[in-house]
Amino acid sequence: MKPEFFINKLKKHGINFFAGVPDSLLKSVCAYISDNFDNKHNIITANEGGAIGLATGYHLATGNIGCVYMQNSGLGNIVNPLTSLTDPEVYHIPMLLIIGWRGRPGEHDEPQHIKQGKVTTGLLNILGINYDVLNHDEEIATHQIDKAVNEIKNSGNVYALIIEKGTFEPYTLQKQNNNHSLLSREESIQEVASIIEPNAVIVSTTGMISRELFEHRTFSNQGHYQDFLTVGSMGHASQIALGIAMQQPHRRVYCFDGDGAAIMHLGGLAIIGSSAQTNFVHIVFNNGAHDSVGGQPTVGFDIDMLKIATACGYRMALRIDDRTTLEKLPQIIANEAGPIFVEIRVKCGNRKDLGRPTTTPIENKEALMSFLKK
Ligand SMILES: Cc1ncc(C[n+]2csc(CCOP(=O)(O)OP(=O)(O)O)c2C)c(N)n1
Repeated sequence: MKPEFFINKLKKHGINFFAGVPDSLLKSVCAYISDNFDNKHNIITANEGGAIGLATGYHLATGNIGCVYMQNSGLGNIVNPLTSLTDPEVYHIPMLLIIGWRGRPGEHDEPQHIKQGKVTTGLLNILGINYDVLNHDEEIATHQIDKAVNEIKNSGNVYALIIEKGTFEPYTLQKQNNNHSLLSREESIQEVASIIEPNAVIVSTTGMISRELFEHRTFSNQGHYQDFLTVGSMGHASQIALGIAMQQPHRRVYCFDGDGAAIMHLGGLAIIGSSAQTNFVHIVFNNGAHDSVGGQPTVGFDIDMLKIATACGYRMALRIDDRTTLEKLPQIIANEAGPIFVEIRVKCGNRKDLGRPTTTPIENKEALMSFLKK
């Protein structure tokens, strides 16, 4: 189905407001929404719960129905607002959810999507949310969309359309990204991973960052035992790293974060700063985008991450946007006490032949735990 066809159907029903976090299965539809709605009618939110809040505010102010898009991994982030805000037993707010179904049973997917894929429809059932799996055929899909919107209008409830892989035809984002960075994320990851102390560990975030770190270790025959690849749990890598750092103050713990992930649970910075954990180094590879799922913008370049980190209590905060300074990073931070915050400005994009971790999450965990015992 063409994304334009789907969005035009929603528009005909008066749905003109979108909020959410982009997803790879919804890549083309999210890109189409980004290109065709202004920033008062399409808000890429910090996390999926925030999108439910925005669509609720939109409904309170206009009486209209808002639409929230997300990957099914975002369901965890919306359980609380769905049970305590939009639910008929609380404020009873009508809304349409569009949910990308990663890990759909019977389809091959990465380990972090398997469980979520299995429980997606069950979770909606438990929450009392009616749903339909959108058909790829435009005529059948039209009936499903009509049914969905009529049900939302008649009941005042939340209703979900679940989107399988391959439902939407490709659509390329036209909006220019104002990212003029020179460094690539992959070369920056390689550089930093090569210069960290031999007893240090890295906790990396979900998406390309963990994949690029994994391949770097493979290509340079380094082994993977110093890294914890947070393949799911977007936004929580920094707290995993903090948990390790607190128990093992004799070694440095690095978090390799993304701007989208750091912003998703920005409150984590306040906890890190307040912890005054001297062995903690937070590195955010900021490309101003959700690059791993299609490059939709984040507010990464609109906010001053260094000021936020400093205000939260990080002892040092610096921005790097050139190779010479990147190479000097070990000397710059060698004798500094943490928490240290390093923002590395990088461009979007990844190698087309980039692989995925070939070890399982359990193998990854066990190798890291053995290393941490040393
Ligand atoms: C809770 C949750 N929502 C959405 C996703 C889908 N997702 C995976 S990676 C990613 C983008 C990450 O962006 P960023 O942290 O900026 O790193 P980049 O890909 O730009 O390197 C998204 C939205 C997810 N995994 N989990």
